[in-house]
Amino acid sequence: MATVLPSTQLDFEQVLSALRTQVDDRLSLWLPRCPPQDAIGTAMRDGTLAPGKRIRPLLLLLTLKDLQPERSTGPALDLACAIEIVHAASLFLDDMPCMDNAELRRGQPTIHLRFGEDVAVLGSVALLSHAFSIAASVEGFDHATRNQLVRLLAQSTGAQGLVRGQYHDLREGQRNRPMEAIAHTNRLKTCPLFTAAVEFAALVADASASRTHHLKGFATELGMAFQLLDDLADGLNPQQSGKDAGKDRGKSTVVALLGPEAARKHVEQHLAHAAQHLIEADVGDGHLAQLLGRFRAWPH
Ligand code: GRG
Repeated sequence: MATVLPSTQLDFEQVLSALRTQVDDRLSLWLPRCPPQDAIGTAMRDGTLAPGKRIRPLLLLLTLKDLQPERSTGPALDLACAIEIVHAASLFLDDMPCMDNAELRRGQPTIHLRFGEDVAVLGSVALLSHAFSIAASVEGFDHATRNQLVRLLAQSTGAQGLVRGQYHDLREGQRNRPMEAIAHTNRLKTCPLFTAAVEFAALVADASASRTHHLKGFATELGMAFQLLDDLADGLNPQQSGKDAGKDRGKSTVVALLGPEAARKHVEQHLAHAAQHLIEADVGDGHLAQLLGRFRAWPH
């Protein structure tokens, strides 16, 4: 039976759906359109446009709506695309045999299975380069702001960000680890693009240092909750998740260490801390708060 949603929630669903469409349309403009024999271009386009949640671009756009409700999405949409393209690049690599060795992503065979490992690596590098080029040339900002945007994206992606998180996950995920070590890995591998998204919005909206600090705190807590929910979804069947089931078997995750009930409690704690940061940032009842509400009901 279909769930009947209260009207404010229904409105928010419409906002999310409209923003997702804007992101996908804009992404489609940025990604190469090429004949099927151009495997790199085809992989870049298909892998990025494949149906994902678009949570990182949504975070950027919803943050901007909370900070500057009157502002049009315009250039921010390009920044949102840059972040989603970096995310897609990371998924190409994450799925490879030397990493998670996945067969299914977003309901489709993984990029290396479809196009070969060479194309997965090269396509990922090309996506990354493309994302930096988009951030560097985004219209409507001065040079100093663009430099900051590019620096933020580089920091969240590089050796202190996603790359380090992935390395921790690969090297330490197979050993028994205490809770803090697992949380440290999760913070490194999942939170950087969440915090980059809200920091991009804060920069564009010229938010105060204190507001930016709390928005980043919010994004970190949300990222932590998101990763735990991703781990909890490992048992779902591939038709629901679009990914291989049981990939985390033998891996030291919070779910494996504490069990699903306790992991759920940690999700609730992270969401409560995230809500507190929104209050401190003076956006306690805006779009980001509604997004939090949706996380509480995850996976719907
Ligand atoms: C090339 C940028 C780059 C990084 C290299 C491979 C790698 C280092 C990092 C991977 C980090 C990673 C996969 C973290 C997991 C984060 C996560 C929960 C991914 C799933 O994201 P969703 O659920 O996926 O948002 P959809 O498909 O909905 O977009």
